[in-house]
Parts: sequence; C-alpha cells; structure tokens
Amino acid sequence: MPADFVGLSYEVQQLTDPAFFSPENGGLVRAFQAVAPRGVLRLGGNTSEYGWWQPTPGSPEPEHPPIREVVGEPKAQFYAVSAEAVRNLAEFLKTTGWSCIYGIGMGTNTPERAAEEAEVAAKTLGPSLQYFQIGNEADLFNWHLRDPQTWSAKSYLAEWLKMADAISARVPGAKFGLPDVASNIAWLTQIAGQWNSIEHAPRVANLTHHYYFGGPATNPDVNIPNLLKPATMAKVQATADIANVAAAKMGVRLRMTEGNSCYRGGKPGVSDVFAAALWAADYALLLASNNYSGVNLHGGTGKSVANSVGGVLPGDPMLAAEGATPEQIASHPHPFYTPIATFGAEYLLEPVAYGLKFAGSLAGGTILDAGFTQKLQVAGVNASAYAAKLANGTTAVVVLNKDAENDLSLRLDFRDAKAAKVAAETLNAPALDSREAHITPSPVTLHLKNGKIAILVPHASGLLVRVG
Ligand code: BDP
Repeated sequence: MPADFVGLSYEVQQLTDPAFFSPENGGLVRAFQAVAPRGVLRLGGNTSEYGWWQPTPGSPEPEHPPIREVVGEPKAQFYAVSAEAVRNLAEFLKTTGWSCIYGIGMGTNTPERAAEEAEVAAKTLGPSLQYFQIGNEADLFNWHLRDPQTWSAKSYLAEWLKMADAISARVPGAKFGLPDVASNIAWLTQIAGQWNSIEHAPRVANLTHHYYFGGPATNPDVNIPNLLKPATMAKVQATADIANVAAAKMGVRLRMTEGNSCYRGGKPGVSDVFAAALWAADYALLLASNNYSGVNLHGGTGKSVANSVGGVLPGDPMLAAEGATPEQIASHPHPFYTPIATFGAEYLLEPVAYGLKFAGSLAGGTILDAGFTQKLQVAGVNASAYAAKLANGTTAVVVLNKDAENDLSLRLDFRDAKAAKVAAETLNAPALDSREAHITPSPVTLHLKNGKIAILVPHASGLLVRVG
C-alpha cells in the first residue's frame, strides 16, 4: 500500500478560482494535511470536459463543438483554466506534501490545446505531477459528447492515442492514467486486449476507474444498511478482480480515481454521516488489498460539484421536502459526500474523511493476509479486517465493525511480537447516522499475552491496533 495511497478528487472547474488551490489558502492546506501527510489530488470530473486552456490572460476563447444537454451532466457552459491557477496549484502541492493527477479535457478539446496545456502543467508542477488523465468517464460520452452509434472502447482508444501522442511529443516521458470510466469495467479489459498491438504506446502509470456505491440521492436503495452490507464489498471485490486481470496484462497498477457513496453530489443522511466513514475505511482498504495504488474520494465546493451534475444537487430539494429551511440547507456542507467541507475560508473534515484517514494508517505498509479480510463477515458480525507490516517494522491491524447491533470479540495473533509495545485507536461516533466521526486513543488498554491480544470492537466502530 503506497505511502501516498489516500487521495481526494476535485472538479477541474475548481481551478477557475486560482486562490483555492493556493499556499495562501491555509485552511485548505491544513485540511489536506489532516486527511493524510502525503496524498494524491486528482483533478477531473464532468466539468473537465468544459474547460479550455488559456495560456495568457489575453488568449481568446476557442470555438466549441455542439453539445447535447442531458440530465446529470453539466450545462454547455465553458470556462478557462489559466496558467496562474496551475502555478498556484504547484505551490499548494509543495506546501501540503501532496502530488497530483492532472485532468485534461477530451470531450471538447483538441490534441493541440491538450499538448499545450500539458507542457505548461508538466513544467510548472514538476515532481508534484504523478501523471495526466485525458477525459472523464468517456464510457458515458454517448450521452452527450459523441455519436452513440459509433462510440465504443475502441473509438475512445483511437481518440485517446491521438491526444496522448500529441502530449508525449511535447512532454518527453509523459505518463498517463486511462480510461477513467464511470462504471464500464469491460473497457479496461478491452483496452488491455488491444494494448500490445499499439506501436510506440504512450507510458501508462495506472488503469483507472470510478466507483459510486449508488445514486442519485432520491434512490431509496441508497441507505445506510445497503451501504454497509457485505454484498456491497463483494461487488467491489468482483470489479477489482476484473480490473486486476487487465492491469496485469498491461503491466501497470490500478487506481480508483473518483468515487464516493452516492453520485450527483451525495445523499444527506447517508453520505455525510458516520456510516460513510466506516464504508470509506473498508472500501479503501479492500482496494489496497487488491493492489490498487490509491483511492480518490470526490468532493470540493458545492458550486463546482453542482455544476458538474447540471446545476442542482438532488440532495437539496430532498432536504427541502423533508421540511428543512433554506438557512438549514445553506449551512449544510455541499456536496453532501465531500470529504472536506468548504465554509468560506474555513475547511472542515467530514465523517467520510475520517474513514479515509483511518484507512491511511496502513499506508506505506505491506498488506498481510489478516485471516478473514476476504470473508467480509466475521463470526456472524458484519465486519472486516486488514493488516499490514508498516515501514517502521510495526504490525498494524484495522478491524471495522459495520454491524448496527453486534459487538465483536476477537483474539489477534501477533506471534512474532512477544515483548512489543501496543497502541490502539478507535474510529467512532455516537451512531451510524451521526453527523460526526472521531479518531481517538482506545479507551481500553490492550495487552499482549503469549503473542495474542484480546479485543472488543463495539458495533458501528473501528479499531486500529499497532504492535511493535
Ligand atoms: C461523476 C462525475 C463528477 C460528479 C459525480 C457525481 O465525474 O463530476 O460530480 O459523478 O455525480 O460521474 O456526484
């Protein structure tokens, strides 16, 4: 599990405010560092298809191709990405200790403009640039950006290669992630199948895909019991199995570059509560166990994410229908799934961020078989567990008890660590539907006896044990 496994995903449109990703934006710098000391910021999202590169303030806006407006996708409103925003982003990344996956539009872009932007981004970001991503969720372009009769993984790859080649010509050694699909994992298989026949293929760092548990907010199936049930993670495992075959064929790793609990901006009462923290910890560690290089949970400002889905977050009219006043709605973090909530110049970690942070406790370690990780169900309790040998030699175990009622008693076997120091932290909140999450030292002192530790993980909580 790479040291920078933890990641966040933001809309490219966030760059229209150059003061946002800037070292001067101290609250955001601190929030990023609180999520993870090292992490990966991914810039992409639906809005990345509507940005145009503006190298100098006077550069004119290019002509844009016609676009069909469909529900859930942005309105045909274009915006400029400036060199100033990229310069500030570079300093922001240096200050936070994070790096970035830089998203360049495909839907309405040209290879020439993409290459021009990439050249400046590569020079400006330097070692903070992990790789480029061209296009966001191209498996959905048949809805609004391409001809549904002809659009496929094959036509996507042909177009992608033109852009990647143009970028590689101006940025020697440029690396890429692809195909960043919304959900069609078969595209990874198809691309991997075609890859070896490509002459002088561009350098690929990661095969990438997105994941939203469900959506939109109005969907009654998006609820806490469904989010936490073992079948949810079994589906994640099934996708990871397919993705791993494709990645092995291409000799690259995988990354889940954009996802969260509920698409179109999240669901109040599910995405913004403690259940989402337990889900995020479980989800991130399951992908870490499947050799993913990282996970980026999507969020940002309410405005950028609302724009990314057509202007309105479905969670808002839902809250209004439930009787919330306009003031109550306005004071709620937007989007509902965001790991970091923006309130003016203040940034607060939401419950889901604590789940990601908790999973990050194993970052930099070698994942071990925890004995029941893959069973996703422990002694009749809905729980999972993950273990890692950390870089400093410590062995760490994370147990996530997602059960709404049953506590879990376990004996952890650390047979090689007889006289070692034991430390423990919990991920907790008053209830699964609490609008809060905490990571606190375990209230119970744990002891190593004959290489074993007896633990009790109360229902709806997580426990991290470090030995060594
Ligand atoms: C994804 C898009 C992103 C949206 C998100 C959502 O890439 O821009 O914000 O869904 O629907 O499909 O919440």
